[in-house]
Amino acid sequence: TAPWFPRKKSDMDTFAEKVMEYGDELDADHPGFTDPVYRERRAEITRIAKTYKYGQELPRIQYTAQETATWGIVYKKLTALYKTHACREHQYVLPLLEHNCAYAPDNIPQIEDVSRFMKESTGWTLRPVMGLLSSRDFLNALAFRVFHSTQYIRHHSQPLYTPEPDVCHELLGHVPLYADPDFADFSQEIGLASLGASDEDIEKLATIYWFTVEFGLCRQGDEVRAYGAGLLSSFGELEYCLSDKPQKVPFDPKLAATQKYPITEYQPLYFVAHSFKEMKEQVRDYAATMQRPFAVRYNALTESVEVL
Ligand code: H2B
Ligand code: FE
Repeated sequence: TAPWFPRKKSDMDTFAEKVMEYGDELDADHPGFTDPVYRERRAEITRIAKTYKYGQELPRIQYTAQETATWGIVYKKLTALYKTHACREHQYVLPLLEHNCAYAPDNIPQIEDVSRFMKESTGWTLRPVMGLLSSRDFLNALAFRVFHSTQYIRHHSQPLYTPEPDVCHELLGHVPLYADPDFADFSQEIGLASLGASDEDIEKLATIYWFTVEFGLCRQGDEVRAYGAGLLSSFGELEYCLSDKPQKVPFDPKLAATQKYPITEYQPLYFVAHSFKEMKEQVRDYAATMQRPFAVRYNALTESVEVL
């Protein structure tokens, strides 16, 4: 029988009990490992996410001056690069976020405000997350147009480095793309394909996710630009990925699904998409080749999944 999967948005409330790694468990090589103030702050933000239930207002965090200063450094560095390195969809949305959600160098936006903006743009929403979810849970949420977002920020000692997703990665990397209708549809396709999928297929979809949503490049006229959040939130890799050092090949979900990749260094290989619209079709066709004894359909009116 197929693995359990959420049928409606409130079913995702159960994910909090099965996070794989809590947001306050830092590895010994984490920049904040020996900082007790930072660790207590991480624990506090983890506790806030723990009690969140579907339908509630997303928790507002009162960020400290030090946290806001870290955000400011990242914000200024990255936005200076976006003009020449980010895809046009990202460039179009960022000013809207500045206008509607108080994105600014001296303010860390609140995910409640951001989620409302996304909902109006494409129907996507955010959910706070306590830590690392399994690939299955994380991808399943995409079927409901739900993106799990962290709320803590990286350690102030290394503003341009983080070993894990943080609020800079989510808000500057992921969020702008989720306001684009074609990217929104594309991402949901990965989610729908993941519902009740076998462990092997989850692994393949997670790898496609890696090479697109996190590290994807796209062709834009004569140029290649970045749309992956891992690139748009990393000053170093954003410059590197468009240089002639890495290899670039046209996006093909069948190839991307089994491509090996490093997680702690810059990517040696990127997939270049033609357009988000075409990517959506490609992933839908690829998903149709996966074996699943049922079909699923998302009902946008009830915000639930129908099993056919
Ligand atoms: N969990 C959380 N909280 N954030 C992520 O970005 C994330 C995750 N990414 N779990 C997932 C895994 C990703 O690496 C793929 C789908 O495995
Ligand atoms: Fe991410």
